[in-house]
Amino acid sequence: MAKSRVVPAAIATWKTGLVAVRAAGQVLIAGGSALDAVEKGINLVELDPDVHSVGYGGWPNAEGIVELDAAIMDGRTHDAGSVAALRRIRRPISVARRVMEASQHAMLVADGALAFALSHGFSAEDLLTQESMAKWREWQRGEQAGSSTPHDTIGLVALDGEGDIACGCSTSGWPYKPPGRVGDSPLIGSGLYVDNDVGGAAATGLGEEILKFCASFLVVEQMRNGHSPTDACRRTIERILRKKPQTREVTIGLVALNGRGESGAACTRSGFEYAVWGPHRCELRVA
Ligand code: SD4
Repeated sequence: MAKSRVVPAAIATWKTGLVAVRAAGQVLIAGGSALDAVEKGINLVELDPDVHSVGYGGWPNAEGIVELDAAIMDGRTHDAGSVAALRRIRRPISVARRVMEASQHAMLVADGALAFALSHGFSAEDLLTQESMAKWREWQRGEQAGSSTPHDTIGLVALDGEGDIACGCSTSGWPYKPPGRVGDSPLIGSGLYVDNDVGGAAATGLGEEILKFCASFLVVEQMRNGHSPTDACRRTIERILRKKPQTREVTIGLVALNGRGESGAACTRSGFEYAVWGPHRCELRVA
């Protein structure tokens, strides 16, 4: 039986999410799938050298090498694909999608993820820009505190006209991290989670803490229990703060979208910017 049409919607983390939800929205308005919208929206941010936490131009690790984490999840089937510590590939979310659709696995890391990407037609490229290399050199000389750098990891949740929901997350992770460090972003349930019956969520901020709470899973489960996206995000942040009050000093931000197109966000700190798209609006909001 054909499903009735749903009004599409999208939400993404940070100000850079505006570009992403706008691109995702174009896919959705044209009748495209939530999965395509998520991939397209995130690709734009990955390819932008001025976004310093994602893809090309992302923060290098302590050795001056860019290692990327990304994951994508399909709310219809619970299928997911993920890559972590992936070097030299500019569009890790597309590799994650390939892992989901063209492999029997859910997650590939490091050299294995790179070999998989190359064997699926992705080309190996340099991910360091002049700017990110200069910043890394400053950091090496002790002229820059890694923790004071701004965030712009992209987490995006989209609802399409069929009522299907998908989400994705892509990041270069914590600036100057040790090689091999993996945060929340490529971990299903931590950096992202979606279930068509309920909605989806994505996280940004200090991955070491986000992943200990399976934060995106928790947001979706709170929505399943009847909470609005905003309340589900707030309750999850409250849970984290209750157990770890010190996370008030760091940023942990959550965005969520339910199957009715309602969206919300919350953060350990005030001033968390996120982008919301619908057919008649595209705006930056602050939680
Ligand atoms: C991580 N959650 O690797 C990411 C960092 C982030 O904007 O969100 N930066 O821990």
